[in-house]
Amino acid sequence: MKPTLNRDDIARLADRVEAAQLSAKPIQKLTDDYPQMGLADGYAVQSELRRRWIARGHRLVGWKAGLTSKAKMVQMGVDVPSIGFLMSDMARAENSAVRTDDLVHPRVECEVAFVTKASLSGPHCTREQVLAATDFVLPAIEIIDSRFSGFKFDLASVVADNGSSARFVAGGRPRAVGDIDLRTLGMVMEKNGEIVGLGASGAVLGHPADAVAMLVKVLSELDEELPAGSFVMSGGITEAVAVKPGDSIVARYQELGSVSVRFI
Ligand code: OOG
Ligand code: MG
Repeated sequence: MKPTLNRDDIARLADRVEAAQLSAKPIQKLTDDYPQMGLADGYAVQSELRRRWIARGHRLVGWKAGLTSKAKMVQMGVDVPSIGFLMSDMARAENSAVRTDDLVHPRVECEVAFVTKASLSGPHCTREQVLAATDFVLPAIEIIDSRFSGFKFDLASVVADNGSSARFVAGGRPRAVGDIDLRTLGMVMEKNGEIVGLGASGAVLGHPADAVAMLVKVLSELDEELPAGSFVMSGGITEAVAVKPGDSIVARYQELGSVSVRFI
């Protein structure tokens, strides 16, 4: 993927997004000032943010696929899946209290997460290769937080903002992929005891392992690969749901148990 913006513009845009991420103060979407910005420019900004995050002493723990379900594409008005990186300092313990004062406008998503035991790479990665390289799957809640005002963006801007990545919580019961059918796993999302989302894992590109294969293909375009031991979230099954202090979320999955988180 070849960016069209020069290095100075990429660094300037990374400064803008980084400042918004660290201060939780929203900014206008990047394409307002850089209408020529495309997908490759978005990933160039994201890669620069990742380099800076690692330079601040944090560890890359994995990656996330986003905009991989119809519900998410319709909700956000973007119909191309994307990827983002996950760092050690974004992880939160199961059932813990997640602060909201350092986030702009958090939303939660329920996802199937994969943990890999072999590396995956290349432009032709398949569902079968992903399944063979998977150590286990487990349920996860992703807390996304667009740094753009009104949670409004386009593909290039959201990619530059690392796919709205903010926090994540994994839990439940790890299962081997051979023991379950990842197309038909049911999932119920509850907020404060009420059902706010219902779906099945196949909502994610037909099979969540296909979302991981898509992610590996994008990584290969960035000259990267997915190392063994990566934690990968495959994308929200339903629409994302806004949360505020006092809310609690439980995601209950067929076969995979449940995972929960609350907000303060
Ligand atoms: C982009 C991130 C989407 C998912 O699971 O679809 C995402 C956004 O909607 O802000 O993480
Ligand atoms: Mg997500």
